Amino acid sequence: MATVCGDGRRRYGALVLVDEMRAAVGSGHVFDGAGTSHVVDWTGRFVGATDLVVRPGSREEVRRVLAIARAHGRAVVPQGGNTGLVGGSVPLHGEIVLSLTRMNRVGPVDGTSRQIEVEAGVTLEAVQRAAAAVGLRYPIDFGSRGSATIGGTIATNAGGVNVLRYGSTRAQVVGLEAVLADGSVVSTMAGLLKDNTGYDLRGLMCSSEGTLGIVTRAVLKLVPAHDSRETVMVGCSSVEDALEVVSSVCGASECIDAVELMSRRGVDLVSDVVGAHRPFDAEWYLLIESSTSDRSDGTLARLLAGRDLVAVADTPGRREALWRLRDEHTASIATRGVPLKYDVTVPLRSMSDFVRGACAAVSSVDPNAETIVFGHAADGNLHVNVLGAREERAIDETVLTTVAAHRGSISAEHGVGIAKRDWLHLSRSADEIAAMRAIKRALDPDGILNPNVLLPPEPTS
Ligand code: FAD
Ligand code: 2HG
Ligand code: ZN
Repeated sequence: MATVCGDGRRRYGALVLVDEMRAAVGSGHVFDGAGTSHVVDWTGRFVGATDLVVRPGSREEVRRVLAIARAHGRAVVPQGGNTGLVGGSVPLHGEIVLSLTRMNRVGPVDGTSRQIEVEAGVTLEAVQRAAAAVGLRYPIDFGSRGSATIGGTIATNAGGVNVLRYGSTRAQVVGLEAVLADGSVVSTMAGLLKDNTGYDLRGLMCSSEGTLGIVTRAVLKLVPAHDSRETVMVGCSSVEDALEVVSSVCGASECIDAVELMSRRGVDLVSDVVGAHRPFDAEWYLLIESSTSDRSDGTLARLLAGRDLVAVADTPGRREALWRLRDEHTASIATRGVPLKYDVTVPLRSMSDFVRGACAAVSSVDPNAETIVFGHAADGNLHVNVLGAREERAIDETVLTTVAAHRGSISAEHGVGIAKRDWLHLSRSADEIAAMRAIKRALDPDGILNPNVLLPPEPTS
């Protein structure tokens, strides 16, 4: 009698898996990930491998894909635009990639409630456009808007430049549909602003990084698109000086959308890489934007009148040029190598000490490394980028323990992913991590949904 050896059985199992996935989503939407952009993260730092990328086109197809994966004992990494910066969207352990990009239907827009319904694979930019088409605005905004998807922004609870005024993604999500690991569906798509019927499952999905469910649809809140916008760049001598500006401007106006901090090194780099023009030279730069419905506002110009280095963008072209200096930081840094990225929050009162301390700590651990700091100043959210690092682990430790020493958070808006997973204890207590594990076990008992991110492996006894 012929025997089938272990290898043969595995090969047969893999063929059956592919056939079942093809039957579930159509053969054109199942392929081998080797050599595709699905296995490498945006920065190029996290490179994985997979035999299967599957692109379902509907909620029902997502359910089928999860059922097949579960039956074959295979883990799944949900993937949107793959612009995440913490290595959470790539198959670092051979997981199946479940790409949401085919689920890209936009609408309808409800002008009465000022809400828009979208599928998870719709890009942030497509939502911004659809809102603008009806005279409204979707306030979440950041540089990867053309590729980042709504599902990804929900799963990471993405922030960006307007969080100060409008909150992060969680605050915009008024409806959500997600498929859980066992194929059940949680859905709150009515877009109700008030709904106190127990646990907030919608909020739980925000920043769950694909570990609790696959987001398939959402209803997002839109805000008025103000006619009058003021954009100014201010030169500052130090981080302390910049914080004084932040405090006076934010204390005087409720209409500030964005307050972005940049360093001389960062602005010089962007100018070199994309040829963007900086209006003046300074040690630190603040880019501040406000918007109102009152055309005669002019608050920012008045508040900053006493300062030496102020550039007011008085045309849309000048506004765009100032924003380019900010928006192009991530891409410009990427032209100089693969950076270590620390997306952290510290209390505003500690920001200056933190910047000094973190830069000095990196230099002492790795004298060849170069540190570039920028970020969303009014949120206390700094992006510490370290280029040319040789001592990765030691730099992780020194930067993140400095954050913890200032009672900050090791992840402000990018999430934990794989990059920060082993440092979660610096921001979360043992009891909190245990509670998160209990939620994960309850919703995904077989551990098939992005099992290698966010929570560190459980210690083996
Ligand atoms: P992906 O990278 O594909 O996935 C991110 C995570 O979400 C992964 O864990 C993945 O498994 C999970 N996921 C994706 N889709 C789903 C889904 N449908 N259901 C469940 N889980 C899912 N981020 C900010 O917060 N603020 C910024 O200012 C900012 N600026 C950026 C600028 C640039 C140039 C770049 C490259 C990135 C920037 N980011 C920023 C990071 C990134 O764009 C965001 O994290 C974004 O939310 C990721 O969306 P995505 O669709 O690309 O998700
Ligand atoms: C930004 O604010 C993004 O531009 C990316 O969050 C930050 O590249 C980074 O470190
Ligand atoms: Zn940011």
